[in-house]
Amino acid sequence: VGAAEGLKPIWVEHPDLEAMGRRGFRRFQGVFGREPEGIWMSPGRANLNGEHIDFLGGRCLPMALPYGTLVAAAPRTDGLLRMRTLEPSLDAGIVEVEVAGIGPGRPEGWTGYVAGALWALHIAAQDHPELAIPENFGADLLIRSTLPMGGGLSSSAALECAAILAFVGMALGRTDLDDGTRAVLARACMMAEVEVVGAATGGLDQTASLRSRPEHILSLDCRDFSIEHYPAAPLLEGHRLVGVDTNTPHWLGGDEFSSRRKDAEAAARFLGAERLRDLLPEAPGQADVDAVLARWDELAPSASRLEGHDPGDARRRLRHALTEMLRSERIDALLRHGADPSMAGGAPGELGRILSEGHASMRDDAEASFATADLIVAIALRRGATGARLIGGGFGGSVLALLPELRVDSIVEHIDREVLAAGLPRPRFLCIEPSSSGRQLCRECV
Ligand code: GAF
Repeated sequence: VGAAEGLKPIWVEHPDLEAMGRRGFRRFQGVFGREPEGIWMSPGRANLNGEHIDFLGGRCLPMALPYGTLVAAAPRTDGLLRMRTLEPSLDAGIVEVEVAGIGPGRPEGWTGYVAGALWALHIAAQDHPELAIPENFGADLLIRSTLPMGGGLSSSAALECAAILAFVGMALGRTDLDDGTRAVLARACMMAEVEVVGAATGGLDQTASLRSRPEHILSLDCRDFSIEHYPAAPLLEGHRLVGVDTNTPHWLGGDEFSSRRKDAEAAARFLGAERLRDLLPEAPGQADVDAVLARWDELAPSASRLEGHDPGDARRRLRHALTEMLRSERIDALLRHGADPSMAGGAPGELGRILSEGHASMRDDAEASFATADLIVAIALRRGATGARLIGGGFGGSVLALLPELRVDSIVEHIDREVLAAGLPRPRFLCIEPSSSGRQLCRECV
């Protein structure tokens, strides 16, 4: 973290991956007494829209961040994973795990993300024999993240994805992976998190980490995980995306996040849909959203018919999901066709409005926001942001703000000052640029 002096806002500098790779290489030798075979990196993500809807088949608009997780690794043949993280709050020296013992809930804690990735890779190989790795495969791994932990920027997925890339790279010698293989690995990482760690993740984070392109927004259709890449420049013209880490950690394993998913799924089932996205047509409009909500109101479900879910909660989750799906389609259309001449402020103006509407929905309908995020969004908008919203799973994490280029410094200073004056934890700012997906850092760099 590049902390500036005095009252200057704290910006998290973009990591110099090559320098980190070189340091990681030496550190690995110090910890494990041998050279790593390579260093792999996978990024965190920001998401323009599509929160809490990946697991409902909605569309998400993420991008990979320049920040991510690095894994230096060397293979073993004794079925052991030996892992150490350099994250000070988690580092307890080398943690050893037997690969044969990995399963739901085992191992617990951060090592579950790494071990889970190997476990899920073995399972994925049942349908994709080209990914089969020896049963006795193990590894020594040294981990270092440049993402704020619990910052809602997908540090968990970055860890799973960096680990799976290291496993595939070491066990199969595969470094140049096509998108089809990356899709299989992203799915495996999602399984690792759902089955081994026990967090109700829906695939957005892992897909963004493994299938993004620099300078592009990913448009991800979570019905079938098909993707399109669109250049980000026309959408962001004259603007910068700034992430504001609220310093309020979030964790997906808690009940709050999973209860939001369960409410929405119960609402969809009540309306006769297996998947909530199927309640809307292929190219939905506001009238389609209104029609679903009107049907809900007409049928007036009771808690008993909603499997115990509170009807008010379920309606709000339903409304969040439907409107969020619509917002995603609006951004997808902007990326595909550009701004309509009637849109005030062109493409960035429209994107800004969608971001801010998305925040209101996260706050009022998903009820996943929290006081610091609401305050930061309000300050940003009051001081001239084109749009701002909470991103990620919520209940902590980060705000994404779309700021006119010339006003970035002044808006960021206002946020910093006013949040501090409110007695809240000091935010950290991240310059968000759509970046590369996970990969092995080049051999010459280390
Ligand atoms: C978390 C989950 F892991 C994602 O799958 C997604 O649901 C997101 O929250 C909210 O959109 O990051």
